[in-house]
Amino acid sequence: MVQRQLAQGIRRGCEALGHHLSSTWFSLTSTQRKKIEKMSFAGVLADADIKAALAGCAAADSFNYKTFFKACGLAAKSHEEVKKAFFVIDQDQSGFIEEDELKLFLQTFGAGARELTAGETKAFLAAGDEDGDGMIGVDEFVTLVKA
Ligand SMILES: [Ca+2]
Repeated sequence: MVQRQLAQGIRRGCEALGHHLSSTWFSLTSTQRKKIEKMSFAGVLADADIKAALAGCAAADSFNYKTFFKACGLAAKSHEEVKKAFFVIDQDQSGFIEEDELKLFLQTFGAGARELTAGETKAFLAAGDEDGDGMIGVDEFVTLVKA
């Protein structure tokens, strides 16, 4: 009984939150919306390079971060530009790229791209997570891209 009430309460809370979020979104001006939608690599990286980089790892378990960062052109960018890229991948703007964001890494480059496999995500995280906190911080990301 208590469990059922709890479940209902949680569901109501989620519905209210969802409503709040969507009404927040719709109360934004079109300029504000555009700004949020523009959180992508457009203007930082060339579309052709992004396409080539994504095509190079289209098959599951073929992702290699070094190859990818070189192919998409990010490895050759300035520290400032690499930092900008970090905040696109850090979708919730927490200041860290967590494992779930890392899994969706390719999709921040192209909406139709695949998710990284569990193995790829773990290997990617291990390569970047120097201090072992289970997430990639901005400095760790710059080091990884420039490696
Ligand atoms: Ca994050």
